Amino acid sequence: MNHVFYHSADLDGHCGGAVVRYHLEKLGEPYAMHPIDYGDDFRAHFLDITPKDNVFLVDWSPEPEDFEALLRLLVDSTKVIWLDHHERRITEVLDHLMGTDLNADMPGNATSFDDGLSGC
Ligand SMILES: [Mn+2]
Repeated sequence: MNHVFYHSADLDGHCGGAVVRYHLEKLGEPYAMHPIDYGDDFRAHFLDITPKDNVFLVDWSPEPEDFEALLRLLVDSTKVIWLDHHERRITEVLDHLMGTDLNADMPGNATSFDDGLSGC
């Protein structure tokens, strides 16, 4: 299953979520759409996510501690695809993860940041 979390409070979040949904439909991949905003309880969605699911984060980023919890939940997952143009939050999350053992736990994990790309 692919879980698509998209920022519910603005149009670029809705548009970005729709683009991901479009591609998953074209691929015939199962998906669930999750509108989410800052201040919402992200971990409440963890009951819907199994360790082998894929998660898309579109125009929205969890709190650093919640991002770490997501990565630990998805230790067997193929990928977390994180698409957000808000660099400050990305920097906060990456700084937080540097202080964890997640890189040792997940040697296949890779992170790249490309601020030359944008969505809607
Ligand atoms: Mn936005």
